[in-house]
Amino acid sequence: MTKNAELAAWVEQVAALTQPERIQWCDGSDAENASLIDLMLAQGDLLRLNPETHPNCFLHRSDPKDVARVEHLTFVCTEDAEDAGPNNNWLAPAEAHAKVDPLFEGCMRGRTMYVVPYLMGPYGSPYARAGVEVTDSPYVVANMRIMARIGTRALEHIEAGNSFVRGLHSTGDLDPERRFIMHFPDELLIMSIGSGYGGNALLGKKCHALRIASAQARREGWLAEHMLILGIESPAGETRYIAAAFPSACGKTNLAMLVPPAEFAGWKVWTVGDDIAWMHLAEDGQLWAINPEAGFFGVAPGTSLKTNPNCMNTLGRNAIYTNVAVTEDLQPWWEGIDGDKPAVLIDWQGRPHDPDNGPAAHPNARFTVAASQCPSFSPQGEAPQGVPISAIVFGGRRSSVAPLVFEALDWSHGVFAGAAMASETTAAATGKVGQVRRDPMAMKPFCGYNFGDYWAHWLGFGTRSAKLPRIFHVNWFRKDADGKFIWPGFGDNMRVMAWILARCDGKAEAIKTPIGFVPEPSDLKLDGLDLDRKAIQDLLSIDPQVWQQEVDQIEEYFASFGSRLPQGLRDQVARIKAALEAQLAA
Ligand code: OXD
Ligand code: MN
Repeated sequence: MTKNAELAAWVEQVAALTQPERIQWCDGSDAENASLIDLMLAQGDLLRLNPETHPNCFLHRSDPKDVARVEHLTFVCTEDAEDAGPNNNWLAPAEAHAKVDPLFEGCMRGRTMYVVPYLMGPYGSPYARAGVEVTDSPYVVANMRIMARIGTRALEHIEAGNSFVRGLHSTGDLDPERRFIMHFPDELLIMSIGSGYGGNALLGKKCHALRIASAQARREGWLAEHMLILGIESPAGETRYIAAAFPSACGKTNLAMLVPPAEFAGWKVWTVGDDIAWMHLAEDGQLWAINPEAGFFGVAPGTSLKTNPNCMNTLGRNAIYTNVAVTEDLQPWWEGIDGDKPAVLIDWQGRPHDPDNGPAAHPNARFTVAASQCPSFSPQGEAPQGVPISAIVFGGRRSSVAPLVFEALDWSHGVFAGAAMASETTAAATGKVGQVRRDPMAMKPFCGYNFGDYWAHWLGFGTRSAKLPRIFHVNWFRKDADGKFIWPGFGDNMRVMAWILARCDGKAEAIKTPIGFVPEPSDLKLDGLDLDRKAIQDLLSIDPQVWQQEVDQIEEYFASFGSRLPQGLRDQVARIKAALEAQLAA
């Protein structure tokens, strides 16, 4: 229960609508968690994994039709369709309520309704924001407990008079026909029904910390972004921070936990966050970032001691796995994990694994685990003021076109580079995998308002401070003529990050091209890397003709934002076109 009248009234109203058998206010305690786990074990919602190898770890197998975010069923509900923009599915709030409210009628009959107060951001941070998720899923409560700061202290924050986002969630009957994820930015309300999957159901994450928060951030002058935050400590002991946006399942968790290669002796990477950054311009003119989350909800397939040792060393205890396969002795298993594939496996749907049924683990199988367990978790990971950002990095998954790295010429050009991002789709959302689509700032699925206004908001920072981070664009995913990735990625991405930081210090060379500053092979520290000169030249090459086509496509995409497209981006298109023409004429 609560002293906050607004919250008490809302919970009462929701209970009248959904008619749960009982209401449980969650305090976030260990005892409460233990009883939820016991309940889910008894109900078969969780399976205890091998306690010797994976203490306090559990497997959840979701409904097979509920395994990813559902972008086509996700709506931003503003009075004016233009405010949601062509980047969102839109419904007028009244229409959205008419569609979704009846689905909640009596949906919790016979179930417990959990009331979960939560805080996004470290306790005591001036940038932290509260929410309350009401859900009928104990799996959601157990995951929220890892991903956010839930319970008594969050409730106290609300009772101290701070505003909160209301999130109503029910798994409903899991029928994809009756599944909706609705956002009402003006009401600070989220309504999600018919899915138990992370991004659809853990409402603090994408729904609150990105869609609702991005709209608040615009109004209030800050940024809520789909970005990891990492710190890089030099051998001299100085740590600089980078925020980097990549679309879902494109390696944010791996980059956030990077282990530098042997050639970078004495360097260390610190993880602040792997998915979301809230960034504020502070009085010192710098952009400071907090990670609003407290845990990682990462993609398991492809994670191994080779690709991400820090992650593997985070995952072995106190973790919830979703839709991974298991070995005979109940250890979690997925494609790309270390070791040989065991002869006997139970697949993600609980069947004996048969390769004819597809991979043993779902390609979007996930782990949920506390950030504080990560060996590289930054000592500043809970700092109330966050960390100062020296560089912002945008990156897509492009098998061609985009070079390994370039630096934007200035802030406005950097905003263009982010806005022009494109990436091949992944299994993190339902729909076709591998299709190139525009994914500006990796926010296509997450920006809670019109991208035209969002880019104007970003451009506006250019006049607010002279100490903004430099902006870069990377592409780890370029392929050769045989379709193989050219760049080794993972730990070797440190070579690119080191160039980025050296550029920030004015200590690294680059050549100026129409699309930005690009290093020459000799500007990157490549010793110890098994990559021939031709490959590295290919990686850094910019084909002006290919880029002319790219800029035409970007221009066409921008045009879909009509009068909301800021002039600053039109100017960038014109400048790059002219520069490419001049280069081709030379
Ligand atoms: C995520 C996503 O879960 O981006 O972080 O899909
Ligand atoms: Mn994400």
